[in-house]
Amino acid sequence: MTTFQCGRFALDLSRPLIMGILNVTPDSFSDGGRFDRSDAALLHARQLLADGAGILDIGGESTRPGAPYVSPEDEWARVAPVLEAVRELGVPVSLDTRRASVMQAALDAGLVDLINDVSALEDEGALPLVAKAPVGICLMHKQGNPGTMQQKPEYEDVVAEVGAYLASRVALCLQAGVVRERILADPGFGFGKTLAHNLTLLAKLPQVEQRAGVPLLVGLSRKSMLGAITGEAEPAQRLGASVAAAMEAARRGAKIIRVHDVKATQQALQVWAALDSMTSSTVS
Ligand code: 9MG
Repeated sequence: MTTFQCGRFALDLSRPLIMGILNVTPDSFSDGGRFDRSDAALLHARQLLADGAGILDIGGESTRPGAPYVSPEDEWARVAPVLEAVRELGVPVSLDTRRASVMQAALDAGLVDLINDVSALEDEGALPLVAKAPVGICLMHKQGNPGTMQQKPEYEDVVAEVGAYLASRVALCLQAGVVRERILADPGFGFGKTLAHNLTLLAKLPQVEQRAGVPLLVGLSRKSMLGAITGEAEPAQRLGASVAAAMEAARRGAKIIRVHDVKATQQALQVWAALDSMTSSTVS
């Protein structure tokens, strides 16, 4: 059994877990800022859990290209009341941030079980800070910065380069005293990658996991790569593509799937699990 040590929880990763996205950004590309108040956010959190989420991921800064700048103070002011409210729900709470000061505030207040960082703890001071806290860590790969990363992504061998980067960040965490059971890696779909790069990473996900040396978390939900494949310009209209992509990632070994549409993803995973138990237990 693969166990992930995630703050107050030891999570069994023998079946894929769903991480429900709870954006508290007024400019969020996917929810139009509907959940920028903590009471509405709490309502949404409860719905994500009822639909099948096993972890909640809360973020106050959009990493969408072209998103307006948010100061660390404003980011913290957005997420703090929501973190406080959802803490009581008794499920693992993840904080999506790339800023050491926001991590520090959340860790000091004891409000999070997991730090989900699209910058893989590259912000100054982030790594030692998170290393000494009793939380899980998700290290994501990206090329460039959110504002410009999609302009000209280039790799000679995307799987080797993403895998090597993740392995190097995992190694730094281990050197800082973090046990491997606290670490997840993420290839960072859409973060400085063309459609061909994203598809190569998805097709070869087992190789990425092997190179990273820790379980993978993936986020494909509603992303522009799915818009490019389907021709669907509106992110919220990419449900079928998002569920299909989540299933393909799960089939290739992803252990945590970060999604907006929890219910549909959960149903797809349930069909897969039912089929899996049938084929492994019966013949004829
Ligand atoms: C915050 N965020 C947006 N996309 C993401 C992805 O693909 N992975 C992770 N870990 N976080 C993401």
